[in-house]
Amino acid sequence: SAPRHILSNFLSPLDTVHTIKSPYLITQPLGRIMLTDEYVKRVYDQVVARDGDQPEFLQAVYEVLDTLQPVIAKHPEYEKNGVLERLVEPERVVKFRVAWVDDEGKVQVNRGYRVQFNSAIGPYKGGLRFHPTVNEGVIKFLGFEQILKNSLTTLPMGGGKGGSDFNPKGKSDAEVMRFCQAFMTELCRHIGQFTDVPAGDINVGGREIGYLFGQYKRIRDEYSGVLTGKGLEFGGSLARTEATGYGVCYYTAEALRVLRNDSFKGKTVVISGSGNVAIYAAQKAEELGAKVVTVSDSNGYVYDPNGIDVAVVKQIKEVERGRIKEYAERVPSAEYHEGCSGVWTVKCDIALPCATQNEINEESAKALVANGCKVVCEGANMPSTPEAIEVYKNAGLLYGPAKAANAGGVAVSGLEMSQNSYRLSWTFEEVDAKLKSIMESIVANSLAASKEYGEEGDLMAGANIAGFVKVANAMVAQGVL
Ligand code: NDP
Ligand code: 2IT
Repeated sequence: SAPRHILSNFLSPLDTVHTIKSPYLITQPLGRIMLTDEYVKRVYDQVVARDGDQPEFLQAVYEVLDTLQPVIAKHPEYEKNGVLERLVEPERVVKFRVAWVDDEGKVQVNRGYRVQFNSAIGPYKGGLRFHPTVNEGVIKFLGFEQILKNSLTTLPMGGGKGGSDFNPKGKSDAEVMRFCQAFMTELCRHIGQFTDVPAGDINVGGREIGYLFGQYKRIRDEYSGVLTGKGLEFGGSLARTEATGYGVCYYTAEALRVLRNDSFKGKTVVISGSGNVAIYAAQKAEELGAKVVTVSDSNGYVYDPNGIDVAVVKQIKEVERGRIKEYAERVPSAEYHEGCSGVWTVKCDIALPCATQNEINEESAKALVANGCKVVCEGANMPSTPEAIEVYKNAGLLYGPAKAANAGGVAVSGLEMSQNSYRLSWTFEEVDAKLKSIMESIVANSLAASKEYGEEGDLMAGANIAGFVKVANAMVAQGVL
């Protein structure tokens, strides 16, 4: 017969998820408050019971619920209307087979996802990620974050996210095209300019959006703004490419100004990643007077004490689709180090994680603090583990959470939708000015919310609360759906 502990896993599913699959119950207290509110606890336990096998989703939900407790306490109407139970459950999850033929003539099968999480304040909106680590839990964490992020942008967009476990690394253009066409052949029946508007995320950039748009247009026979991040020739917005990275810096600059009476001038900045977000964060940080000394990829990082030459990074990553190691082969002042987490051991004033989730753990956070880092603003989605965030808080760092700091990308996606509806296009300067003012208002609205709920100066609590209240009020007003 089976050993008792294995048998008991089957007999007691709730115990199983609590003790084996949910680190966020055992490692309480995490976050500043802990789950003390009965309603919030009940909702979280239900999420654990249902989605205990989705650690990234649990992590994202826990962090938000934790900081929402003062709001829930003050507004009984949210419990009365079941707002939290509904917020943590996607309106729809679509999961589908994507079959395509590679260059050798072999049939390949991937999984596609679209999570349509919440449409209270607008059509679902959020990116598509193509990466071997993609699964339902990862897409759900991203979709959940997107609800509050999109709310923070001040624009009318709901939350969604999608993607596939397809790995575009080493694939030819023709293979990427065939994959995108196969993916859109199914996805096209679920999206639309008034329903759900996808965009890019990891490994989904201009090339992929072009192929996806073409296939949507062909199948639906409709020329509409169904995707954002499109090419400039077919409805794309100027400054969308730059938007997330620039936005991270506008947000950081504004938070530094308001909370520290300081700026990027003369600061040393460590950036992880070398993709879309990292490149334009580096470019803007340098424009604002900082010296960026690192970029990385999943294999390792480069350290350039003279300041990263963004033009070289662009050539390697955007033009050649190469590895960041090549930077050190081209720039004599730079060194390459294997292992991407080493980037957090580099001395800096400001860290901008721009690669992926949970890239900064407790140990890396401690290394940052020990080396004098005073600011962490997140370009990537959920790059810091809960333990890392605790380290930032205890050390009094200025911490700008992802859903606020990286909202510039989706904000300009929203502006792309507006331009598509108007059938006109704004200049780079107009879009960039709107982006900057949106990022500044995110800082202001987060700080106002943090103050209103007794967490003055806490940009994380403020972002969660400000993003939530608008969505929650819309959900109450629209009835139980
Ligand atoms: P890209 O695909 O352009 O670049 C991703 C970068 O991160 C690459 O350098 C990649 O290295 C690195 N990376 C990816 N996965 C890992 C991993 N598991 N470990 C270490 N490094 C990794 O993506 P983006 O720049 O668009 O996205 C980066 C982050 O920003 C993501 O978290 C995304 O969700 C977030 N984001 C993106 C927005 C956008 O508009 N694009 C908007 C808001 C947030 P490698 O090549 O080795 O994989
Ligand atoms: O995480 C994000 O906000 C994005 N990947 C951008 C989403 C969008 O719709 O532009």
